[in-house]
Amino acid sequence: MASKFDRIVWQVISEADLVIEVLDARIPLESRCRRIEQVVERKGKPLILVINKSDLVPRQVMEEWRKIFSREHPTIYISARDRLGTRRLWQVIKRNAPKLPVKVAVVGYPNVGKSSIINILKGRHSLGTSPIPGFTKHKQLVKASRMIHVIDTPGVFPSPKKEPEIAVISALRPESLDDPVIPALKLLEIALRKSTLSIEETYKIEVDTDDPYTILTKIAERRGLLLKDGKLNIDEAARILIRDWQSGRLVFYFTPSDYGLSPGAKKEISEKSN
Ligand SMILES: Nc1nc2c(ncn2[C@@H]2O[C@H](COP(=O)(O)OP(=O)(O)OP(=O)(O)O)[C@@H](O)[C@H]2O)c(=O)[nH]1
Ligand SMILES: [Mg+2]
Repeated sequence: MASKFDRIVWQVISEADLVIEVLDARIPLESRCRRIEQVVERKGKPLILVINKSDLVPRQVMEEWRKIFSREHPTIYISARDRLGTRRLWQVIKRNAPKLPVKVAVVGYPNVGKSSIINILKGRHSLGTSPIPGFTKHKQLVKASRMIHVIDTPGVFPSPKKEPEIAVISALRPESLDDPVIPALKLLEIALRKSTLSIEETYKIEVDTDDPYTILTKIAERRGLLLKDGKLNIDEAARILIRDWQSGRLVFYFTPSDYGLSPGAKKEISEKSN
């Protein structure tokens, strides 16, 4: 059954002349939402991929991802936070607009920076943004300029069983989770696949184990997170971890070579992504 968010996405894409899908620079492949892309394709609308939060990832890695994604769709990387790539964003929209003025739909998972991107197009802040996923609740039309009208949308919530776990974790609201420990352990597991460094540096702990639960315990100890009965508050450590990933305080990122992809080779990314 289609969720409320799927229905909004369907409606918004039908209305738009051009669609921007926003990806998270740390996990560009996992933050691609095939459900959205299928709708865009079925509706025959041009799709642009905008990789946001590029301030969290080395430029060289961004260039590699851009080359790889560009084989499928026009792709740029930007940092809405640092307002880097604004000109590229204007250009790619204008170049791919089937008509002017153009109505652009900005879609993607929660928390990838959709509202922030629209704010940089507008040149001043007007839309609410938030580190808490699920902030934008309704679609809204914003006039960025005479030529570009943009529709902001609520993030499409991933379906937990079908989509990459990291995308699901990125979309969770740690405040409202009954059990934040399971996704936090998963997040640690994914972080450890890359290296222990990001965990060690962010939490000032020594990671001499590959057991995620032990690491969570160390974070709780280091932060002095205690329950009333004096036991360690593991739930709170888990919430902190998820929140830090979402806010970009905890950074680890994936490169094309992590998936066996290279900007030169012709390997299809569709084989690799969800
Ligand atoms: N580091 C970094 N953080 C960013 C960037 N763009 C947005 N953020 C942060 O990411 C969080 C989410 O940004 P929003 O613009 O609210 O994201 P959204 O996609 O509209 O989120 P929903 O409305 O919840 O779907 C906020 O805390 C922003 O400050 C960026 O380029 N770099
Ligand atoms: Mg938003």
